[in-house]
Amino acid sequence: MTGADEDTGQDGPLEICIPDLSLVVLIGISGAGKSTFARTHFRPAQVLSSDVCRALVADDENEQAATPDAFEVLHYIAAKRLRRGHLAVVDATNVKREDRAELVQMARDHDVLPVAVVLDVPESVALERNASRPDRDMPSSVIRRQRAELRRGLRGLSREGFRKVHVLSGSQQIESVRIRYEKQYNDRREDSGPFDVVGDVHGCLFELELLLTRLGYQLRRDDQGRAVDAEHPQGRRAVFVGDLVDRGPDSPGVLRLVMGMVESAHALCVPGNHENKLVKALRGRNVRISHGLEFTLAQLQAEDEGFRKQVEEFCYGLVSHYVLDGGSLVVAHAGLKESLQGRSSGRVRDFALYGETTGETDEFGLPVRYPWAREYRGRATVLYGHTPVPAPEWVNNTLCLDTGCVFGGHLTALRYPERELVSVPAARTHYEPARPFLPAEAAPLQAPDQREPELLDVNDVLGKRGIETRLAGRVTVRAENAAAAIE
Ligand SMILES: [Mn+2]
Repeated sequence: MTGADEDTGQDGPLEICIPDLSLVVLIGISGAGKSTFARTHFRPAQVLSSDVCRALVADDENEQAATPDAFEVLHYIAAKRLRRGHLAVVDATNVKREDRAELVQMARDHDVLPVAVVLDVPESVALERNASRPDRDMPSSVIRRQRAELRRGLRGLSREGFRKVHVLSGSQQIESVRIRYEKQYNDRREDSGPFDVVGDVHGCLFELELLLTRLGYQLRRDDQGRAVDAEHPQGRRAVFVGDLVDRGPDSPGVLRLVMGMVESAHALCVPGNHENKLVKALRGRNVRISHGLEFTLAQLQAEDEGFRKQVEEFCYGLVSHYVLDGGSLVVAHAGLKESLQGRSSGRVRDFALYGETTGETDEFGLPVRYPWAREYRGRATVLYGHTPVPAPEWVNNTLCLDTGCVFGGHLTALRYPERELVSVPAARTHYEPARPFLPAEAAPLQAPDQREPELLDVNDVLGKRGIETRLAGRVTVRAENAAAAIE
């Protein structure tokens, strides 16, 4: 990876950025000052030290024979923290490439960013420090070997998968460094709306203007009469679930309006798979020009180069999903299961844009999508689009807002937190769907994510449960009492 941020060691104080949910891997030889650094900058519970783990399993933090067991404990706890959404700092030498590889893999497994912080001190400093520690008897040959390994690995840390690499050189810089926590781009928990979340638009500008007007927005037009912004008098904001473009009659018009709204902070927008493909096409990458992309590219030909560049930058810069309203609302194009919400990885982006597919194709040659919503038990309401449905239907606190406007259905929005649906009918069928989605009169089609009502997830009633009740507040049901509920 060449995209990682890299600080090269310079003299003087330095501020380093650490994502607030990440796996921080300290790298430094014995005596480099890792534990002091960890103690200075992180809370005790965040730091997992190999020395402490050795003491935990062997009563002696210098018992080298206990190292495998100690690391098993360290990895176990680090993984638990990451799974629960807490930062973890690994305080171990980590000078060996294979040790780091395990940690990078752990970060990926939990969809958090791995960050390397290298504490690089001269051998003499490390030797001196080790000599002054009566409990430690570290031969100088070991220190020398560690330092050689560290130097060898230094240049390749980004390639190993670390998304940020901070190299601190010398005690002075290590002691003067300051840490700044960085929120993830998808973290907008402080933003509680109110929102109007809009389903897949697919170039249906006429219907979008109508829907926004019905929602109470006032459109602003440029001197050519084109809608360039829309503002709600009560300060509500639109949130677009993505797939603004393709198939429909005016994708540039939709982009112009939505880009204007995002620019003026009247809207948020997450990317759909169609924006993702459009970026690739605009960058001259080899993509199949199909599924309505041919229309968008033709329509964009009538625009000037500057507008095309703006479109490319806008679509490229879209963040895979947003976590809003204190964590109560998640918006992602194809939805997002709970374990991926608020996380950052290729897997998160893939799920948010494409959903999970089973690898099979249906009788219309389209990929069969895995019905994640049926198994969703998360606390956050998830609003999404991607799969056209005849009418929105709540499935386990998730709602698909793609009502197939471009296919002659409706363009739909959900008012949040009110949970009121507002929709406008398509002016006409703009594009024939490959798979019919509107209910035929003879044989009504099922919505793809519709929950089979007879299916009961046994985990919903087994074990100790907390239940919100209207009269008694939160009530805990003990496991042995819950068992009776499934009889
Ligand atoms: Mn779509």
